[in-house]
Amino acid sequence: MKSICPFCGVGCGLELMTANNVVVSVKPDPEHVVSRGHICGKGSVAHEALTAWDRLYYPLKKVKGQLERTSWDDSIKYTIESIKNIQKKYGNDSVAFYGGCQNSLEEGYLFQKLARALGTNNVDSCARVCHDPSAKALKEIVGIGAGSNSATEIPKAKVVVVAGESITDSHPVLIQYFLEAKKNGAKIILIDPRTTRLAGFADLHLKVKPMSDIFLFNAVGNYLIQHSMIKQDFIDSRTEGYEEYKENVSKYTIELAAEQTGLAEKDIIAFAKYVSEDRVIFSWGLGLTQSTGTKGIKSYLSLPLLTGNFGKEGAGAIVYRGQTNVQGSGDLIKPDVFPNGEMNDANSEALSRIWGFKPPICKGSSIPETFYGSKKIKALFIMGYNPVRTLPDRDKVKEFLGSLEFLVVQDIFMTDTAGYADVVLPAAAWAEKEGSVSSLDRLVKWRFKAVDPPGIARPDYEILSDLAKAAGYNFSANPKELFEEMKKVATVYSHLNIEDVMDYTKDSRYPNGELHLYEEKFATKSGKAKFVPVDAEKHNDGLILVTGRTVTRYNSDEVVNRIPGMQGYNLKLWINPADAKNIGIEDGTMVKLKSKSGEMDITAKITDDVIPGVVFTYMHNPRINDIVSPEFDDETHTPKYKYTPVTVTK
Ligand SMILES: Nc1nc2c(c(=O)[nH]1)N[C@H]1C(S)=C(S)[C@@H](COP(=O)(O)OP(=O)(O)OC[C@H]3O[C@@H](n4cnc5c(=O)[nH]c(N)nc54)[C@H](O)[C@@H]3O)O[C@H]1N2
Ligand SMILES: Nc1nc2c(c(=O)[nH]1)N[C@H]1C(S)=C(S)[C@@H](COP(=O)(O)OP(=O)(O)OC[C@H]3O[C@@H](n4cnc5c(=O)[nH]c(N)nc54)[C@H](O)[C@@H]3O)O[C@H]1N2
Ligand code: SF4
Ligand SMILES: [Mo]
Repeated sequence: MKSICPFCGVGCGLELMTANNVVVSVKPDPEHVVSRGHICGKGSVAHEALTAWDRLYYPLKKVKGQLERTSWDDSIKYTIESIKNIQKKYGNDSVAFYGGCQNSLEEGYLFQKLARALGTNNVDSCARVCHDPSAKALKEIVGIGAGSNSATEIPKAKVVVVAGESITDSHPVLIQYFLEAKKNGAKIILIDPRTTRLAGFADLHLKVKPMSDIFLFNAVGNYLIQHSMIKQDFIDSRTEGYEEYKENVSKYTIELAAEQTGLAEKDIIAFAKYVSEDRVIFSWGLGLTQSTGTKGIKSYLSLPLLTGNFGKEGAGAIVYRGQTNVQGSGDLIKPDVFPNGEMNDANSEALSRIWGFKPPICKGSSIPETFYGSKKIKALFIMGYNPVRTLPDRDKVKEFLGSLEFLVVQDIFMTDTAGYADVVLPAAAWAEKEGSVSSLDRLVKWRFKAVDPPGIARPDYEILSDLAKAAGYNFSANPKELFEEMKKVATVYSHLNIEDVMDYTKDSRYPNGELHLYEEKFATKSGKAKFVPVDAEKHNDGLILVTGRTVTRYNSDEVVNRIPGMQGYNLKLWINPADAKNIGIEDGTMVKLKSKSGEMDITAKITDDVIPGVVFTYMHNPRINDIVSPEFDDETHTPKYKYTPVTVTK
């Protein structure tokens, strides 16, 4: 049976072998147009988590402080009654719905529809904590909140810039395209304070100080302008806002950038020369979104506009998005935008013609707004999301969940977050249901059902449809019908044909099947791309904690940690030898890592793989978000997981 890997946004094609209603093995699908017969170590054992002994088998309900087994009828009725009672007492906006990036497009679509049927726009996905800054900046600059080029075009580029992304850890199957690009003579530029394995392939590794990238990008923009290394024709005919941009970057000299980023001036100039080539891919990961945020991406994307690097094969933007369907959930589930566009009366009316009810027109509350400030949310519905592990300052997160009058968690496992729930709804996992997912380069593919869910667990789309029914609405629970309905609502998906989506040999990409967008015009209202001037901020010189991924673990680790042979990994804190000397520690010393949010003990690993001034550890560490502090991007509220001032003592 064909399927798509349930982990990262590459969305590799899998072939599932089944016997006696169990997926017994997984092979890479040779036909899939992006993964081309490759999978990584996680993909190859993904099926083993399906049969973990502690899958959720039946609905649970809290009775006298204890979760007890109950029926579907009771749990659905109890959930909707509780939500309605709370809304009656405190108003419709006292309830919020969060999650959905591990879910299919159809499930994400139903999730936001249910929230809106219950009269609230308080609905958000984990794209918020991840690549929302990318989506926001891309939407404003080029018109669509997704990468412009397929990952398969990487080998066509002369230069590939990778900013704040660890390909070999986070999107390992894409390495095949970097190898091919190298073979074709492409230059690889890495911008990362850490020496990741991609550094071994890189022709230039810019080890920037955390949060200093805007100094680099603005200074390079200025240098390109000053040295006539720009494509004036492209700027004149296809962009707007150039003069304001030029004026703004004029103060960013190479000297200033060198001082603020810690890079050598000659390396910054070398970078400027590379990006002025005529086929450059500008790609990025969380090193931008979770530090300099939306502003950082705006400043980065000015470089392809200056150098005419959009609208061609092997030239444009690639965003290494995270979870299996985070591109899709990010497109559909938003508190301030409807799935059919801006939140206004015309779009609400248009939705009411398809839905039979009119969604409210006031901006809802995002995940961080709710968890770190809102007193008005009294009930929460969480689907496929584990904030007790993955949001900053876990004490605050737990305090907020503890303060709720009602919490529902719909998951495949009893997570740390589910421990706080009044109702736990057991969901079918990826291979136990069907539906489509949108991967990081806009490829939409269908997962087919291979086996039945355990116990009486059910697909999220059936549970959501039943909840809607209990609230008096008739929502389809049929993924194919839902796909067609979603297409009517979300116009970027409208040209997709379900037969192509189900055929792994077909390159079924939204919005119109193109491997690279914007050959003729951009998708903005004016048809032109926008230069958006932004400024860099100086930061203090203390130690900064950066958190990131490793290839064998996945996010909150609820899934991979249940796979036999995959348990346990190295939880050390990477420290540069110069910092280790100052602190007076050796390799293997137990240190205290402390921030304004909390403290923990952790073993030091002394290594040149981080620059001085930076300490690094994996985000999968169950306690690390005790330390990471709640600071957020101004425009999207994405947490700055890559920038926590800390102290390290023996
Ligand atoms: N194995 C594995 N794969 C995954 C995941 C997983 O948990 N495990 N998670 C998935 C998800 S949800 C996501 S979003 C993606 C994320 O994939 P990545 O974007 O690769 O995520 P990270 O490893 O968190 O961070 C990337 C890099 O940013 C660098 N960085 C930190 N601060 C800065 C800075 O200020 N400037 C620059 N230029 N770089 C900086 C870090 O050193 C790190 O190497 O991976 C997906 N794939
Ligand atoms: N310190 C630090 N923290 C971070 C980050 C960082 O870099 N540093 N990165 C952030 C990023 S980019 C992300 S995306 C978040 C990820 O944060 P989360 O989304 O909280 O992490 P996951 O572990 O992916 O949680 C997904 C949940 O979905 C469940 N699940 C899987 N399949 C299904 C399904 O089919 N149906 C249902 N209902 N549930 C399912 C899993 O069991 C799991 O509990 O973490 C963020 N947290
Ligand atoms: S690269 Fe990502 S999608 Fe592909 S097999 Fe590995 S985890 Fe799965
Ligand atoms: Mo993510």
